[in-house]
Amino acid sequence: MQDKIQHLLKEIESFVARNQEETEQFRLKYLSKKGILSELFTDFKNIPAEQKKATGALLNDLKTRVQEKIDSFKSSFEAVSAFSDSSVDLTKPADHIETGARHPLSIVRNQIIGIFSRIGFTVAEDREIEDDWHNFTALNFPEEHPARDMQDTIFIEKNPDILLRTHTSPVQIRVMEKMKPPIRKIFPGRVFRNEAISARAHCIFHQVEGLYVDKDVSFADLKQTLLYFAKEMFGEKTEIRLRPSFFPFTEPSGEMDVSCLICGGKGCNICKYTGWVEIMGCGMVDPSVFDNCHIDSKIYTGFAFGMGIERITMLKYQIRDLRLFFENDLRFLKQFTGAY
Ligand code: 2NL
Repeated sequence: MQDKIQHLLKEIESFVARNQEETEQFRLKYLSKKGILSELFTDFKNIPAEQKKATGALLNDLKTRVQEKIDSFKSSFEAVSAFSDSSVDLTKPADHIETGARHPLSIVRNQIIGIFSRIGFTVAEDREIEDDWHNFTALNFPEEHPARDMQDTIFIEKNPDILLRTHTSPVQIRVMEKMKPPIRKIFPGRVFRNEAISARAHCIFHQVEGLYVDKDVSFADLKQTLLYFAKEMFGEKTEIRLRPSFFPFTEPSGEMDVSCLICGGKGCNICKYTGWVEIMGCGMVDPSVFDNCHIDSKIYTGFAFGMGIERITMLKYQIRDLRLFFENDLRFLKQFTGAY
């Protein structure tokens, strides 16, 4: 009986059905009431007890193979018949799939990350809902600073203060609380201010801040790093200029202008005929910020800077209304399919 089953196994293996009918004939031959398997199971009852185990296993194997063979032919013929169904028109053109594009703010953010990563800056990100300490107090904001007012900041809760971060600086505080210098990082992210929406302002916008802390970091390092950034971002001919400014968390502080990328400094309406456009704020980290993060301000110095991604993008692509970034109008977004 075992020989007979082995022989049948070989026969099944080489069997090929050409259509559904041949598959059905194959099924009847093996699995019907009077079929080969039913006959074998009847014979099985009469074989000597010591052969039962091995023969039984072979017999079950045969049954499984037959079923597998039928299933595989059945599914392939069903697939073919679905396509040959006259209701499916195979000559019809396929549905058009529109190619997407990166959002212009993502394009520029990735470009900024790329430029700084080439000089050793890595990216850090953190939460958008912050506490008073990380958003204000650790950054040296005095108790009565206007940014701490409901007019300027979106609070989730007052006392204890939980708020939507107004800048990405709290990420820097969290990094400095955890990490020892040297620190060389940039901080891209979404920030929130309680602003009336207009062509120039929005309650949600995007920032990239940067921080470099080590022994002997000087204002010259800040200036050269930002000059490198300006040239990479706006072209080799770009010049920079630094004007004194004020932030609670840097001392000294500055605003950086780049020579107008539209008129090259001659004067146009983008630079309001000054030849310069402001692109970011910067400065040397105030020693009290280091003290708040348990970094020894007698040993370490550092510089920091911050820029709005919307502003850089508007300058780069000559976009005149900031609201376009948030409206998801395809007529606007489709203009960036060519950018990477
Ligand atoms: C701006 C100005 C700036 C910083 C951000 C910073 C962060 C820490 C310590 C010191 Cl933790 N500074 N960030 C410094 C100077 C300017 O941003 O106008 N951004 C749009």
